[in-house]
Amino acid sequence: MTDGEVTRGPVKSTELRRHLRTLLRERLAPHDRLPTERSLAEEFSLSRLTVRRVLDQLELEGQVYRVQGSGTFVSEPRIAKSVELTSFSEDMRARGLTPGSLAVTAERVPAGAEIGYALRISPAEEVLRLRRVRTADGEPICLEDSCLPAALVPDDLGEALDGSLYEELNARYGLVPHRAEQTIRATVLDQDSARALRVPPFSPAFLVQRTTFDARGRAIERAESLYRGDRYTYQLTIYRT
Ligand code: 16G
Repeated sequence: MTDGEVTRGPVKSTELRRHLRTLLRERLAPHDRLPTERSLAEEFSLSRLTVRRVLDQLELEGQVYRVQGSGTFVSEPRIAKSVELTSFSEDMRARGLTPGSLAVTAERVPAGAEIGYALRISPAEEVLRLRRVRTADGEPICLEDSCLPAALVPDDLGEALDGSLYEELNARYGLVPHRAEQTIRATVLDQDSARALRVPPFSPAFLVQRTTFDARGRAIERAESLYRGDRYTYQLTIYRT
């Protein structure tokens, strides 16, 4: 740390932070390389350690990522997820991204206590359990685990699951989501989930649990979705009552 940095350090690192945020917002595109730590340190008369800390913070916020030996790069923009009763496909299309699914599995299993309680059915009743890795422009960004009461969904849906579940439920059975109860909480990805989403183990994620009802009040889906924490921002419009 230089003498100048001792007195002006905090001001200078704030300047650097502001400079980098402007670069990220206005001048650089996703996957562009940021100036090197050394050049930023020289330009702002800061120690490499201070520059690294500023970059650490941007990395934690998911704005940049690092590749060892290559440098620091701009992350893909986050997907602003509104808390509305929309489908994954609708969310992606609204942002100009192409929705998709990978590694789809479907099985019929007893609901069990927790899912049965959420779906208002007995634990012994069957559900159709669908697991999908959801993609945006081919990139995996969300893991979805959906349970639907088998009594409402007699087929296995098959290849239809590569597309939109909500569109399929409507087209086949006239099931239309009307209302949902939802919780959102922070979590970290275990090894398998992280591998499926192609991020390092223990990366942060949002866990969204949702029970969806149709207009007749029937619970039609209990879903657990894991969204990559580096690619999502939850967005709410809130009203004063
Ligand atoms: C959303 C729902 C999920 C539903 C999916 C249908 C949340 C937390 N989850 O991701 O429950 O299965 O949309 O999307 O919002 P699709 O019609 O594109 O398959």
